[in-house]
Amino acid sequence: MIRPAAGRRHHRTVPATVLATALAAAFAGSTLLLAGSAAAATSATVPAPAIKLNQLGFLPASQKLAVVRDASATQFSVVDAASGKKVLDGTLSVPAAWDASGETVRLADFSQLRTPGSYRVVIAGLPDSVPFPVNADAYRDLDAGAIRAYTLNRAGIALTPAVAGAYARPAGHPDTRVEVHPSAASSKRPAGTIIASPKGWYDAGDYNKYIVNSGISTYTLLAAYEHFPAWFDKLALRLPESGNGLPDLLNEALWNLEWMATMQDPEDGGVYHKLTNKAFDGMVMPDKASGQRYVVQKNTAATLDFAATMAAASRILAPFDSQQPGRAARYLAAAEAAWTRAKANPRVLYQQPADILTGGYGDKSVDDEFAWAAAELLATTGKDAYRAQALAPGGSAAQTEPGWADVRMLGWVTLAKPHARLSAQDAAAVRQPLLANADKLVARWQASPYRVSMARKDFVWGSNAVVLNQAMMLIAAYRAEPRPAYLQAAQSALDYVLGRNGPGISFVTGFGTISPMHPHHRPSEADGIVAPVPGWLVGGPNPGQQDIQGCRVPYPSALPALSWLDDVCSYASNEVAINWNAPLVYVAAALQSLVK
Ligand SMILES: [Ca+2]
Ligand SMILES: [Ca+2]
Repeated sequence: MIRPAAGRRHHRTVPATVLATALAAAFAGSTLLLAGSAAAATSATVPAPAIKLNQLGFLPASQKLAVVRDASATQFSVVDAASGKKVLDGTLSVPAAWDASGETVRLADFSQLRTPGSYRVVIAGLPDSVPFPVNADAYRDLDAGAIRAYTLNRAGIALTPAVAGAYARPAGHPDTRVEVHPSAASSKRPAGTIIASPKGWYDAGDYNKYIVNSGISTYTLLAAYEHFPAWFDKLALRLPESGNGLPDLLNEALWNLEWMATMQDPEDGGVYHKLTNKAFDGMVMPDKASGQRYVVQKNTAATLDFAATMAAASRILAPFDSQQPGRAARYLAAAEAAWTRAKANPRVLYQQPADILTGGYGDKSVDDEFAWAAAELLATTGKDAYRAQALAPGGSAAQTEPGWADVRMLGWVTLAKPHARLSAQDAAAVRQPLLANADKLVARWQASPYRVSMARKDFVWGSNAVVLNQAMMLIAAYRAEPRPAYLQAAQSALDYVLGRNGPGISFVTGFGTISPMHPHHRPSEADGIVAPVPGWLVGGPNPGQQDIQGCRVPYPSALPALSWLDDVCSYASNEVAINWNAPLVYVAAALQSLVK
């Protein structure tokens, strides 16, 4: 059972070509094993380090923790990585058992270490930690890389060496001749009508484009800019558009917004659910995938996610009207047309047509989509008409972070702090649930042997994004009420995905000492380059193991925090996705901006 808010989709069909490749690989592997050789080593087969910490290091003022496999030692030291000279001694915490990983661990707290440099944690009887920096720009390259992952996943554009380096590639999926699927037909756009719907990002490891998932992803990037503009104004990304007078993060968001804008039926304001092939492409480069593409079924959730994202985009792009004349006004008009359509058709739920086999992103509850869209429209326009739905209480007490199917808390992120058209009273209305949620996360973080805000139930499909979305909610609370624990717990979430986790790996491709080599990502698999496309957060540990039938390599463990497989077969633990990278972009920027 995949929890909808965190799970990526319905159970995915594995294309026959992938199965054939996997079978061939398995056959070759078994021959090797018979010959007495070890199976091809993946990161998953490497034992977890004894001392686990954020492999990208720390900002000078941040809280600095390492998790240590329990041993007899009760003391630790931090040494200069080059000279071995001791710079700090400390006492380990008492041991505690983490049921998610089956480990008993102690914590090393070396937060006093503030001098920039490169260090190791050293404990008698254990291998030293990997070297890690303390640096005022510790997460700059990570943040830039996480945004550039979107650039490298753009549809409809050739990536030149100047932009993409070794990952340059021809354009794929121009999407200039897309068919209206029978499920999406309207009187002026009957089935078979050809429309142009170019640009956008490939959603994940596949080459389709989904409005529901684009909504939360694009919003999160826009919110990162809205909340931390000084950071992004200085973050140059080598995009095709760099130097056009717009911050590069907004340039990247625009690539997807321009696609999203084409997904609205001009006849009625409704928004198509997705632009897709009938079935997933094989493991080929984008330009080698050439099947007919369709827009599929307008529905309420897609229409409201579109309304929310376009309203936010309008607000955040408004100061750039001289560079993008009229765009903010067009996006607001599109958002309001979508809102009107959804109000008139409030429960049209997505149902996957029988001939469409790609990601579902179906959602049975749209109360949260109404709340989020109203919140963005309120923040952008200040109109009373949106206030009641924007500020309506609701949601489940068990939910501590947003996900693609449960977007109510994205409205809280926007409403957390008063701004241009948002009064202090409006912001105060979400303060209680926002802080209560953060306090719950802090309590879990404080009680966790790993100092991580995740509950055992959070180890689901996309668990790495669950913890980063929790961090985004902690940061939203911190922006409303700057309690240090909110920021420390958010730091711990970033530490978790960058190494202080069960396998002891940095879950971001190309970043950290040990990181995934075989993400479920078509370009990474098909490009002939050993290193995967960099900057992607993989889904992470997921004991659901929904892909196990297509994987000829076993998961190393069934334990929640260790159920991760660095193999291309593993779409349930090692895929990448635009909605998972977005909170990574947000959280890295927030910590760079807020930790002083
Ligand atoms: Ca929903
Ligand atoms: Ca590759």
